Amino acid sequence: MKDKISTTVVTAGDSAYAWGALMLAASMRRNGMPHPVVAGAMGWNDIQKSRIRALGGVEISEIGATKQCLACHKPRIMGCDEVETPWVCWVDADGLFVGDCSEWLKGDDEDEMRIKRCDPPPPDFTPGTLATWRRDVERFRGRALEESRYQTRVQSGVILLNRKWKRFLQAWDEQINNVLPPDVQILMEKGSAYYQTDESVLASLLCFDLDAPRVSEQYKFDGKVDPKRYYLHFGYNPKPWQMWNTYAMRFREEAFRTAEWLVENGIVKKSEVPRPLRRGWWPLYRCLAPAAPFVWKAMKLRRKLRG
Ligand SMILES: [Mn+2]
Repeated sequence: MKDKISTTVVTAGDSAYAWGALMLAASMRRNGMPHPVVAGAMGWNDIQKSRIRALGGVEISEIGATKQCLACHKPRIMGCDEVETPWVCWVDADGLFVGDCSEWLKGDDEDEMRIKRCDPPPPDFTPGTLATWRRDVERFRGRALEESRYQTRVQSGVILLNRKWKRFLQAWDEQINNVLPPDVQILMEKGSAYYQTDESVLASLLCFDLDAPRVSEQYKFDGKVDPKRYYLHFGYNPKPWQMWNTYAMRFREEAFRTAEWLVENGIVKKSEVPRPLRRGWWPLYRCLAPAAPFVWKAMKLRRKLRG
């Protein structure tokens, strides 16, 4: 079995996302996905690291302190030396695999990037955005296509790519540094051509760079091929290990089961599981969910005030 695994799953997070990464990796093992995992970790403590390592086949790649949103480290982590397989799959740490998704993790076309296309095109995909992307690709990459290859942009929560595209990953990394401020957070201001930060920069290259992989027709991780095998994404903030929001609530059963699996397998003690991930606390967190956006705003403000 082991020699048939050709894909490493990579993810990343600061210490506030360590529980997300743990749950993601646990969802893989629980569903019989033995793929190696590399977790980019910024400021995790020893307990956070040893828990995820206890799942087996998980390596930590340390990320130095940075003010830049960790999503902007995707290309570097996807290209990092800890990955030894020919294929690499970036997966956001705020989600879970449901069912055995091994088949979707297997690459079949080396020239293709398996990634979700936004359908319909999102509001930030405007002629003005395209013009800026084209200008910046030409300015920093030397050349650019006249017309965009695609009529929409991609969503970068899950990205499967063959490692022969190492230079493209470097180009993506460089372009992030070229066009985004060094302290960029999750989102740029509304109206920016790079509103979705790393995701927008990737889209600009896929649309206009001459040496970009092709975007796959099928994404597969969304359950359209098999509704029992997909990747679920805890959209919006706060995240379920902090507090449930009304969108993410629909995924609670998977989250509870994954947390219970961690306890049953001796990775964590029940008392160490964050309360929102414990079934018994659900009645309380269900009541609190409508307030989640305000709690999140307060959390952000507090962080800002602390500097
Ligand atoms: Mn996410």
